Amino acid sequence: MLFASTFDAIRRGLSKTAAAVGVGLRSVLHGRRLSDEVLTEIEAQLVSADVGVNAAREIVGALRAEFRAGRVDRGEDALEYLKRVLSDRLARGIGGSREIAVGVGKPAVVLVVGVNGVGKTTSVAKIAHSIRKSGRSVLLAAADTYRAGAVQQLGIWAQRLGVEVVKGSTGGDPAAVAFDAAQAAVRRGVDVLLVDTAGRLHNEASLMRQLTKIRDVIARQIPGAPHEVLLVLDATSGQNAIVQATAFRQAVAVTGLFLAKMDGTARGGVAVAIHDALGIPVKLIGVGEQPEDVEPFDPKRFVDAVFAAPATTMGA
Ligand SMILES: Nc1nc2c(ncn2[C@@H]2O[C@H](COP(=O)(O)OP(=O)(O)OP(=O)(O)O)[C@@H](O)[C@H]2O)c(=O)[nH]1
Ligand SMILES: [Mg+2]
Repeated sequence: MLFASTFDAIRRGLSKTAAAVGVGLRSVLHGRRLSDEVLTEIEAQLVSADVGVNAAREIVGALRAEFRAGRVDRGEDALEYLKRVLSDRLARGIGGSREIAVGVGKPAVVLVVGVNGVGKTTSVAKIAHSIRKSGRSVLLAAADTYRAGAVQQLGIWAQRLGVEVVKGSTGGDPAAVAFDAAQAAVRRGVDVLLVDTAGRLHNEASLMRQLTKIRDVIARQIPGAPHEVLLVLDATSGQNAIVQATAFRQAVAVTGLFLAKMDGTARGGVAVAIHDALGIPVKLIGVGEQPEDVEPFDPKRFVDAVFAAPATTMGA
């Protein structure tokens, strides 16, 4: 297992969403029987959790049918039904595996892309940390030559994690950094090359073309690379994440999503909306600012964590 995880850590990371969604739905349903009024309240809760208006309507529509057919009646049963439906929904229709492609190819190349400030560099550090822990070697490429301080930021992470980084100069050509890094990765025989890129707005055509160029440069150096194109989305940005993803997937074939800052939102239901809209697998979630704060995305565990009873703080 590349990303070791414990249910407790996932639960802590999702505690804001759990406090809003899990607690909200439980208070709607606890000790009650289903009725049109209760069904409307459930739908409102799902919408405010950001699962998306259509998904909320569909899910509640299906629950209503179960209710009318006499198969679900008690609030507690409705809660179990919702959990099952949500995790089934998150599990279906993803093209490709949930595993991040680091075991394929040597070096395996992971290109990390996304809008400004979503958490790309931190996510690169988290992935590097997990790969190092699994005993594999990592090389980082600081292909963010755009923002002053970006190269240094990645350099600090590299030092902290004990990994090497190939740097360019600020204002230089990021594709040239990607070229150098790919060559270095092959020459040194590293297992995984992680390429950090500059944040770019999804509607800036020239910057999106630059990303395509970076991808192509890597592809020419290493057959089959990049093996993973990971789009980092900020979970706190809600439905806007879907707009971003649509643009990025056109510029570079995005193979997986890293949903960062899950710990910072009470509307973690956005994972459902993103899943429904894109069909690209959410592979990892970010649940904090430290290298350990990354979890593999597992639909059932995700839903279980959201619906888990709030952790009681001892001695508080
Ligand atoms: N709470 C929380 N904060 C995060 C997470 N991931 C990143 N951050 C914070 O988000 C801020 C931006 O992170 P960066 O990794 O620099 O984002 P970036 O996408 O590389 O930014 P640019 O390179 O400027 O586009 C930092 O303060 C990070 O600590 C997360 O999962 N949870
Ligand atoms: Mg960055």
